[in-house]
Amino acid sequence: MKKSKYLLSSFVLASLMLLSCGNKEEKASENSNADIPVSREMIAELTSPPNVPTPVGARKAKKLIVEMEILEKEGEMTDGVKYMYWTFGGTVPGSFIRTRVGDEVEFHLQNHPDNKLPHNIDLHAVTGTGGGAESSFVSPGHEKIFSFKTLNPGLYVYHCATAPVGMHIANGMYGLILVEPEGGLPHVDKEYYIMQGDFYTKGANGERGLQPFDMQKAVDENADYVVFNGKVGALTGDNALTAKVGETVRLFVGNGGPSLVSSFHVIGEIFDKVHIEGGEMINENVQTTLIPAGGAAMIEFRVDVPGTFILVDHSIFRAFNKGALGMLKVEGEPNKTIYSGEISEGIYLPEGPGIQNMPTTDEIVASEIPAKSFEEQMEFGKQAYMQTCFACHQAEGQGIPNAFPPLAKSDYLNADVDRAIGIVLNGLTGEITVNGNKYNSVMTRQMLSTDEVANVLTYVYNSWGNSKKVVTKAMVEKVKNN
Ligand code: HEC
Ligand SMILES: [Cu+2]
Repeated sequence: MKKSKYLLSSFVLASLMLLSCGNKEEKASENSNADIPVSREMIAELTSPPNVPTPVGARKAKKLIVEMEILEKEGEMTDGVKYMYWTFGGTVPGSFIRTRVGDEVEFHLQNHPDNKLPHNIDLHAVTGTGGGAESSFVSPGHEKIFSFKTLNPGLYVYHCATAPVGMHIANGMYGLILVEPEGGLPHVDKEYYIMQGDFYTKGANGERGLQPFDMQKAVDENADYVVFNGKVGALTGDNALTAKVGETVRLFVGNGGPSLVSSFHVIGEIFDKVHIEGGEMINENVQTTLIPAGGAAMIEFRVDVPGTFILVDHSIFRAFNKGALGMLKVEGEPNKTIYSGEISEGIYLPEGPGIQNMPTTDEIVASEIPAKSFEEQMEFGKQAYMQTCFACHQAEGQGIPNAFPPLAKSDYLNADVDRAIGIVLNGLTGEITVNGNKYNSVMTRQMLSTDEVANVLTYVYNSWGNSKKVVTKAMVEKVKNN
């Protein structure tokens, strides 16, 4: 009975395909998981790393409410070094979200009123423009709600995608969302959540105090810290992951980047199974698995012998000098057949920054040809504007309410040229009033040459109803040397 029905439907399908080529293409791209019905509503359990929520098991697809709050908060990168983290849910990486295929996720993204900046979220598990980013742009004190259906099982990264995107990610705005297949993933005894990230600070590795983000080092991909779970030592000593001999362990490992690729390895353990790139394909007996920036992997192994197993990025200076080192402590009876070496502790300890000599690249490369006329200044200035300022101040200089002040007809801009030059050279924080509206946010220092600053400001002053001033290289140099 079932078989004849199947034959009949394939016959109908085949004839439809023959009838229309256009129809055939539509059929090929359809995802049947879009038709999974949802029963009832459920609030998603969110967890902080290294913990993960309860497995979905056999539960049916549901309307799943995710409540996620963005918090900008100071934390400790390593002993004596503070950092202003931007977080999803108060931790780096952000709260773990666990769904199953066919869930209808209703995502509530809240931006805490004490935060300084607008944010949004791009979830790689979303099928839709921007992965949700376009629907979730939210100012401090506000909430945005959007919804999506999980079509593809796998382990996915989510991250903030607000300009400057690299900076938001570099400050810790990433996490993982798991979409389990129908019936759930196979049972294991222990599951943990780990995410690698690279950090860029004004001071060198280990330099004390509150360290601001360094845009130039980030652009150069010259990381001061490469860490698991947001800080040096998040998974060592008392914070180590644990398991007992004989248990099976599943690691959900992601890489937030923003830039570096992770060569994830556990010293003294072989991965029995790796869901490559977080997808369906399983590789077996793996020593080191590559986790791209903005990617993830599911790693499974059974622990057979006791000891402390060290988790590293096998780009090994990162592990011993920049922080990418964690521990899995396994307790239980030794098994002499599998391993019987002399056990001595303290082989693999972080070496710290002592032997590092990090190049500091403070000079800005000025390779371009200087503008020879007003027209050229306008042309080059527009190019620089579209590359650098556009993301925040927008195409027509109109800005974004409550977040980025306008440059079009800006009384603040037009009142003082030297001040405007200073802002582009050095950045700006603290409360200002532009055209009667208050802004209290951060404009990072823009990495432009003296010529570029002159051109971009000439372009801004001669656009959108501003005061038509011309800014020369000499004027910029004067402000720079004051
Ligand atoms: C990362 C987003 C961002 C980028 C990129 C950016 N700005 Fe800003 N800008 C801001 C913010 C935020 C403020 C307000 C800072 C405050 O509240 O103290 C601001 C303020 C200003 C102001 C003073 C206020 C006004 O509206 O007149 C000027 C002038 C300005 N920016 C020019 C520029 C120029 C020119 C560029 C490109 C070279 C640029 N900005 C790039 C975010 C940005
Ligand atoms: Cu953000």
